[in-house]
Amino acid sequence: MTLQAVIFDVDGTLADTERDGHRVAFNTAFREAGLDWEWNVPLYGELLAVTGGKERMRAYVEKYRRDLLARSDLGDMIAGLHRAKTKHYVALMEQGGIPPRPGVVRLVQELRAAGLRLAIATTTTPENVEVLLRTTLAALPPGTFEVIGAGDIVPAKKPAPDIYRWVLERLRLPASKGIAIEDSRNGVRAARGAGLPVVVTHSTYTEGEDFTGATAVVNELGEPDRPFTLLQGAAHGRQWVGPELLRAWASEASVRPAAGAPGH
Ligand code: XBP
Ligand code: MG
Repeated sequence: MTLQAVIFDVDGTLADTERDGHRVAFNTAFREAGLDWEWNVPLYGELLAVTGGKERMRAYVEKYRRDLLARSDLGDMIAGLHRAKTKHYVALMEQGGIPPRPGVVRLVQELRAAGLRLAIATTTTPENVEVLLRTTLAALPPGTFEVIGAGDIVPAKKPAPDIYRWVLERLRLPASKGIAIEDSRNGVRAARGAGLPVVVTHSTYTEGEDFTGATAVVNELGEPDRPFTLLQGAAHGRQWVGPELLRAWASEASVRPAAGAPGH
C-alpha cells in the first residue's frame, strides 16, 4: 500500500496545549462566572478522560457538583461557560501562549515536500485550531492542511471513530492509505476504530497510558539533533520521524495489523 495522507490530532500532538492552555482558559471562565470551580493540574488530568470541553464540564458536574444536576438550564450554563472558555483560550494563544512540540514544523514541511496530503482530526473547537495555526504554527503556509475535522462537526467525539471517518470521507481516501498521529489512548482508539494505522507521540498528560493498537510509540517526533525515544514498535533505523519512517510504519501496519485493530 502507498501512504497518501497523514492525519494529525491537535491537542497534545501539534502542541502541548492542555495544562497551560485549555485548563487555564477553563479556570478563567469559571472565575469570571463567579463559580468556585478550580481545575488543578492533577484533577484536569483525570477530567481529560472525557474529550470535548462541554462534555468534560458535564462529566465534572456529574462527579463533583451533583447539586447542579437539578438545574433545568444546566445545558445553557455549560454552553455559556464553553463560549467564554474558547474566548480566553484564543486570547491566551494570541499572547504567544504555547510553542509547537519538537519536530512538528519540520515533519509537516517534509511531508508537504514529499507530496503527502495533510489533514487534522480533533475534538477541539474549530476556533482553537484556527488560532493554533495562526500563532503556534505560523511557520506553516495557509492551506497546509487540506481537510480540518474539528469539534461538534460529528456528534460523537473521540474515542468514537467518527471524526476520522469524516476526514477520510472528505479526503476521498480509504483508511489503508492514511496514517494518524496521536498523543492519547482516546485518540488511538478513534483512529483504529476508523481502520487507520496510528503512531503516538505521548504528551505531558498521556505519558504511561495504554497505547495498545498503535504501530509505534515515541516520546516526541524528534529532530536530527534531538532523537526520539522509542517506547513501542520498531524505529527502522531512524531517530526522528520523517516521511520514510511514516511510510515504513504504514506498510508494517498493513502487513501485520496492530493488536486492537478492528477484527482483532
Ligand atoms: C482534545 C480535547 C479538547 C480540548 C478542549 O482534543 O479533548 O476537548 O481539551 O477543547 P484533541 P474544547 O486531542 O482531539 O485535539 O474545549 O474546544 O472542546
Ligand atoms: Mg490529543
